[in-house]
Amino acid sequence: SSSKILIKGGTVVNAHQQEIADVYIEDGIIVAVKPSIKVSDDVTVLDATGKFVMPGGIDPHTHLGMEFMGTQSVDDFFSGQAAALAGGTTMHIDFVIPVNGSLSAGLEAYKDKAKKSCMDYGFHMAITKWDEIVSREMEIMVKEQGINSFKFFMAYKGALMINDELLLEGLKKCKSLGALAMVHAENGDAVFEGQKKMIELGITGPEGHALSRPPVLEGEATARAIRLAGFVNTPLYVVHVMSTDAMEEIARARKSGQRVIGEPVVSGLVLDDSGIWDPDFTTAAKYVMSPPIRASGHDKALQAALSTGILQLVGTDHCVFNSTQKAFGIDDFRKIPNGVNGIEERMHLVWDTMVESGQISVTDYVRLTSTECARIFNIYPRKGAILAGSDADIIIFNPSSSFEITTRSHHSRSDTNVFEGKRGKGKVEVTIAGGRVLWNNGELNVVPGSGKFIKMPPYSYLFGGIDKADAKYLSSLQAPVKRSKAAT
Ligand code: DUC
Ligand code: ZN
Ligand code: ZN
Ligand code: ZN
Repeated sequence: SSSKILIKGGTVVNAHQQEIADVYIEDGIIVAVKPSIKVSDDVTVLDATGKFVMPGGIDPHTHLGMEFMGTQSVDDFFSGQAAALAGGTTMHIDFVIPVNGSLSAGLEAYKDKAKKSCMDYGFHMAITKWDEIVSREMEIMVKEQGINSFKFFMAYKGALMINDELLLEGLKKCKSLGALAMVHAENGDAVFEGQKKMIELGITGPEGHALSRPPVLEGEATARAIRLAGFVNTPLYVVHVMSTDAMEEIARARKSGQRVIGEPVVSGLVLDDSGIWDPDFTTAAKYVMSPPIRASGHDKALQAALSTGILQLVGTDHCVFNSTQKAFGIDDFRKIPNGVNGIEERMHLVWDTMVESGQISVTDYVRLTSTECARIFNIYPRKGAILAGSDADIIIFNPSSSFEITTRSHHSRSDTNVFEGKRGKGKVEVTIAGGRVLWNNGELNVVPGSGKFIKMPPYSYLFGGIDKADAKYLSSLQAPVKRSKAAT
């Protein structure tokens, strides 16, 4: 591949506008975006006439090579990213899991996993316990390591789960650092009860997973996290919003002016729970993720919420396990490793479900697959835009072509695909990442070690004006009421 590329004649789409223009790239950076750019003949020219030229997708939520539930997710930083590139995603943000509560040990482990990267990536950090060392390490992560978001698990009792006291400490610490607090919002104590009840009833199959953690538990935890973040006055990001219950809590909070971001994932947007009821264990188990994929109706409500701005961006929670790993839970759904795919399918499925169906515009599509993620994690306009000076992470998308999803043709290492057989309009024909053509009409050309870690600075736009709000709150407080000593 050449380090000089001209993309000719396409419709260049950014979140704020679309226009017919050429895009000229040199050494990984977009140099110019304007009509009729003339170049010398050492430049690779790609014709995009009749096609959309859009910022590469950014997936805000993945778990590559994650050690989880006694095993490890099978797509690592190479295979998961290769799949992403084949589907038009050029950057992802993965969750570092601390090692025995140590953030720095967790980060070292993830830096190691990420050495084989073939596209750019960033890190969120999970917080799984609380003490002075963790508090101090959070500061180091933000100030020295380029991590500006921390995730708190309100579920996975006995493993990753934190209680309200820790969540409050974490929210305060995030606020003091200008870092974004993220929550996996399910009531972990109630899920634990629900699971025991299912087993007592003899419901040991994958459907027990969904039955044990209904939407009400996601709604409750979402409401609680939102209220606690409101009490602390710091922004909150709710990951994998799977239910109407959780979405409505976000809608209410945003309407009142609270800074809450809601991230649906592609499985929750396009699937319903019918798969988990399949009589075949392997088929049913592939749909097991947390929070669960909900009954029909939640999917449509989440789509509507995306189109009206209640939800702001789409992730995947890509975390895949093979059938042999899913089979750990053949006699007990609690042992089925949680996770589904999506990193390769997200761009196509969001296009088909949201744009092709007429629910959103093409500029909206760019906003919720790329630009808004870059803004929230404070790397815009380096990422998430086709502007002079931005990184050359670009897709050429043919709206007249079509896609079909099959395990046979996907690039993930997983031996199943929850979107098996789905087809629709639109196709990512070319993916350019870091100024190189890595996917070209079915040919993937990726090099391990070529991806870069993207540092994400604190104090995104979500923190704008928060000091003022705090000052207003403090000045509104009354001085203590003066009382005379009680008569004796
Ligand atoms: N949910 C999943 O399904 N997998 C990974 C972690 C999570 O919260
Ligand atoms: Zn070259
Ligand atoms: Zn989660
Ligand atoms: Zn996740």
